[in-house]
Amino acid sequence: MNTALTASGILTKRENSMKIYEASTAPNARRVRMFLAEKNVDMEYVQLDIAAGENLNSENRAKNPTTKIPFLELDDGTCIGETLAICRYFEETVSDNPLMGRTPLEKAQVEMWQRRVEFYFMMQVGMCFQHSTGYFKDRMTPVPEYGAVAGKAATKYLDDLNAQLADSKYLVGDYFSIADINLICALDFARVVKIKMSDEHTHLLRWYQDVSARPSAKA
Ligand SMILES: N[C@@H](CCC(=O)N[C@@H](CS)C(=O)NCC(=O)O)C(=O)O
Repeated sequence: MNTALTASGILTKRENSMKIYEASTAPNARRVRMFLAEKNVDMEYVQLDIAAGENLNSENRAKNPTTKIPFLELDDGTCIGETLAICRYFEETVSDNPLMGRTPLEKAQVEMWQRRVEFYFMMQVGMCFQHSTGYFKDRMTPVPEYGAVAGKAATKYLDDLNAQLADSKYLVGDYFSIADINLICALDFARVVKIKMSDEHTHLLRWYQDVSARPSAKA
């Protein structure tokens, strides 16, 4: 079904709908799909072959100068890049199931954990992937030593995440949020570079089982 949002956040059927350009295996793309699944937003997804560099062509570069996916194209042609900015757009336009906090305190806590997961875990996993596999060597210079350092930093941060989840159902208390979405997408992708939870991460493992069972995790 083609749908679009009205200013009040009501989903309506439209001839031309907004689209998200993405790649089904990319972790940032999954963050957005999972976020929209939690909010029951139906979306048209356009697949770009990032290994072949389709995201780098002039048409896509004109829409999104960073060339990174995912990016959102609205009905009027406006494009929004950056995973978090896309999620913010839907958080503001679709009132159902807020995922970025409901009170000033919760919003700050969600942002704190979202940023920690992004900077101290997901980014390190990404650098480990890019620098140790050479997957994007046609567009960057891999430095394997840097990849190894980043991988170690990501693995070490699993201990901090485990500690946070010792007394907390989700990263922010009992409130399932975008921070949890970010973490599960990063953790699943981390397996590609063999970064995994250990048996000692009992709280993180419990959290992982719980979040993996959500229907949105299949997005
Ligand atoms: N800061 C961006 C990062 C996006 C990003 O790194 N996307 C990766 C896929 S997960 C990508 O586009 N890789 C293709 C490339 O680097 O050419 C965001 O949050 O959306």
